[in-house]
Amino acid sequence: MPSRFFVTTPIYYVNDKPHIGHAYCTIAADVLARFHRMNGEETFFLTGTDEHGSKVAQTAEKLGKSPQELCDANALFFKEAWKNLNITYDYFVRTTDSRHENAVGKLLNNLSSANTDDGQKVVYPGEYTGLYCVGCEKFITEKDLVNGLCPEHQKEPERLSEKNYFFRLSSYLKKVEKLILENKLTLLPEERRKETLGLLKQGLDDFSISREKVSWGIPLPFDPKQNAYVWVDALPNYISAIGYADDPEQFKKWWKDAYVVHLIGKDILKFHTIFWPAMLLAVGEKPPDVIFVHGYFTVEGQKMSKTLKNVVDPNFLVNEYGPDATRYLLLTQFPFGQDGDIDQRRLVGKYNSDLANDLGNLVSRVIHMVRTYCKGAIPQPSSYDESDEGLKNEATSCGEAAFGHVKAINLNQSVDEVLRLVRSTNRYVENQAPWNLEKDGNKERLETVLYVGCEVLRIISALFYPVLPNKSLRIRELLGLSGEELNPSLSEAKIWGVLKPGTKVDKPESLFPRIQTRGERRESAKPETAKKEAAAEISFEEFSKIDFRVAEVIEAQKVKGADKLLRLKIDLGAEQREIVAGVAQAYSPDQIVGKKIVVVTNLKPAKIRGIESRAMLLAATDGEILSLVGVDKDVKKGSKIG
Ligand code: ME8
Repeated sequence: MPSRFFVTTPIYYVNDKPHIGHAYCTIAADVLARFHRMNGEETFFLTGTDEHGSKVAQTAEKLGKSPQELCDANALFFKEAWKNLNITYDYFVRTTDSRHENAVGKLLNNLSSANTDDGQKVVYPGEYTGLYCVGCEKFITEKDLVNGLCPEHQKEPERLSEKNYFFRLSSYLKKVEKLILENKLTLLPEERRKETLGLLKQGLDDFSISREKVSWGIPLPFDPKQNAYVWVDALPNYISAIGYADDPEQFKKWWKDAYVVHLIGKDILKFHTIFWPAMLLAVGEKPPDVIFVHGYFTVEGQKMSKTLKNVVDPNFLVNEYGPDATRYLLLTQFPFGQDGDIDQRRLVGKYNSDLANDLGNLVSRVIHMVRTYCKGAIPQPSSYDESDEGLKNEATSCGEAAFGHVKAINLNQSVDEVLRLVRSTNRYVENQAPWNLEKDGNKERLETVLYVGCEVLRIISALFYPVLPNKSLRIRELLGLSGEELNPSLSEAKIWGVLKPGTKVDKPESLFPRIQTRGERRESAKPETAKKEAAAEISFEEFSKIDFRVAEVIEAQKVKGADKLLRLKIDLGAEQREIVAGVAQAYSPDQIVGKKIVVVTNLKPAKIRGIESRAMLLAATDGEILSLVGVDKDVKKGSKIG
């Protein structure tokens, strides 16, 4: 792989504002770009907007604007959204820029003067007749229609017949196939490679590269009455932006001498995996190195569409979760490359589990302990024991594994590697229990454990940086890094002992404040005390005072006059107790008897309806469903939970 990395997103249609589908691909590209930069590679990240075509012209007309005014306004919305999401593109290409228009002109000229291997003109005039859907910006076939309508736009397509120019795609199908088979053009994931090879086998017709009837477009240099067909205008953005027409040096640098990766959604596969490489071959240019085709998601089970009014604006998520968490959540809902679904409840669940609980708590715990036990400075480690060495090895090898997945564009697996390290570190802190080391006056061990904790946090902050750039930098500041040291690198993530003992740490805030679920919100809207309970953080020491035990329900009966309460007899192994629990609407006495449940045994007894309740059972509820907390193996009654 050359050490120059060029990554692109599709250029998005500008007839509307950006939605989270656009954000999804752009965030993925940004993560790739940031990772490769961290690896020391010279990197160029390109995105932009696709601004020509009848749809833009029609929308502009409806709004009483000129097409250019509409493009200018909407391109700004894309730039704004990318700014809010911390997207570090190097160039924003707009197909109405004269630079791009010149490059398309050059490519069209080159195509029209080129011949195929058997001496035929690559571009030739012909008559095109077809069904054209203005919404899709493309001719569609009879078999694509549902009840005579374009399934995408629920509109009857127009029958268009016109003289235009064709690209002799048929002469390049075998060559494109060869590129793919020889992996000179890598198509990922594998199923998209197979899909493309299938299309090539079926055979594809030559496609028309111009339109007479589309007025908002780039005129063909050799026949200005015709405008370039949208795809012939859009695809060359990948080279117009790097100087195809006006900067041969840059073009060589970023196309010929770079590792070129296009990220696209599955909707535009054929244009990218077949049309684009064929056009490049026809003018003697190399194809991109990789085309990665990501999946499409639905929103709460439904296709995102204007008619369903469920198109989600990325800024909405940024307001809800912040930029870093939005990036994280969109990327981790389902594997990159597969289809999936975005669901508000799952977003909140993942936010709370991965970011608030796992990462956020780890950071605040470790830094808090350094502040209280080590006078607020990175401690001096002494000799390492097996557990320290184990975590150190896991941490210093995590970068290699995470970047390995990034190179294969397995973004979820890369995130999972780092999250695994976060969880191992939480376990390490739990097992080492620095609060006990402090209590026992074991200073040497305490300082070693906290040094190990801080070093692993530094590595985590580097490896999470591509996905969580702001919060990772904040973690680095908390650890006392400053200036140049704040910039993470992959090589730094692979070494140990970067933090200097004695460096002051900063005061931590909650990096990812917990978000209340709908059920919790409903609950906390009730009594004031509940709100306080939900907000209060407790220390591990406080937590460890609570005695959780496994108990078996041996008897159950309804409490007269209280339709929510059950009176239960529970067996704790060493003793039996009576408790009253508000679970009668979710469990009948029959259903609950025999269940192994989790109870808190050291709460002060409470009198409920005249019955003394001598423990409290645990149950989960989202406000609608109530489920008892249990154990999933047959542990003995009375077992302690911790
Ligand atoms: O097709 N799920 O632009 P476009 C995931 N201008 N990703 C989605 C998505 C969804 N539901 N909806 C859209 C065009 N995307 C052309 C491209 S490139 C030379 C020209 C993403 O505005 C996905 O990456 O329709 C898809 O390929 C892209 O947005 C299409 O954006």
